[in-house]
Amino acid sequence: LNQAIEHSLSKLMSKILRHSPGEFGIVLDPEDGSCPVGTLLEAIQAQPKWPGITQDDIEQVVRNSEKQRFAIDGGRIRARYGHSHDRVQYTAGEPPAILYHGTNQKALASILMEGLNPMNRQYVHLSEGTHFATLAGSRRGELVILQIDTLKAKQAGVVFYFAGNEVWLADRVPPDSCSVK
Ligand code: HQG
Repeated sequence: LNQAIEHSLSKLMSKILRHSPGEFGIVLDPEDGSCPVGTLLEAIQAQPKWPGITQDDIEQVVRNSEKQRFAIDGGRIRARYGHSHDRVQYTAGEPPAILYHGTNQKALASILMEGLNPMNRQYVHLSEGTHFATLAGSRRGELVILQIDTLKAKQAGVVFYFAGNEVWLADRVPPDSCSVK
């Protein structure tokens, strides 16, 4: 697969595994949001644009995803984060003292008033380093990196979940735990 096709396949995999599996005739495991790799493969092959796709191609996307969007375990594949409809279960964990969230200048005033909300996804997305936050925040305009005081958030009742590869999730983050970095 060349890079453009890999990117487009990755988008399709995200759509299926994060947002609308039903549209592709797939039911994801209610706990971890996974399905057999073969089931995903068949659903993709059934798409007009993608008849020639192979399991190797899917594995290449998983391997090359800089943000490690997907994980394959025991023949099953899942999106590690980013879900909108299905609420995947994660184990609560102890985050580092500071986590980061990348957003944009236009959202800032509202975030500093209401805190971080999951908006169209199931969880707020946070990261241990600023690289992931920078990629996330740069998608929608002028980048703003927020710093989250996780101890303060925990004292306010926030539970943090580890999604792997430096990504943490939370149901919400109150405004007084957020500051501009
Ligand atoms: C903002 C992509 C106003 C929030 C990314 C964000 C990430 C508020 C947007 C991953 C708000 C939601 C997740 C409030 C939050 N008022 N705006 N109270 N609370 N927001 O896409 O974190 O490449 O659902 O700051 O790169 O941007 O697809 O979340 O701007 O890693 O793998 O509302 O998805 O990864 O946007 O992105 P999103 P996100 P992939």
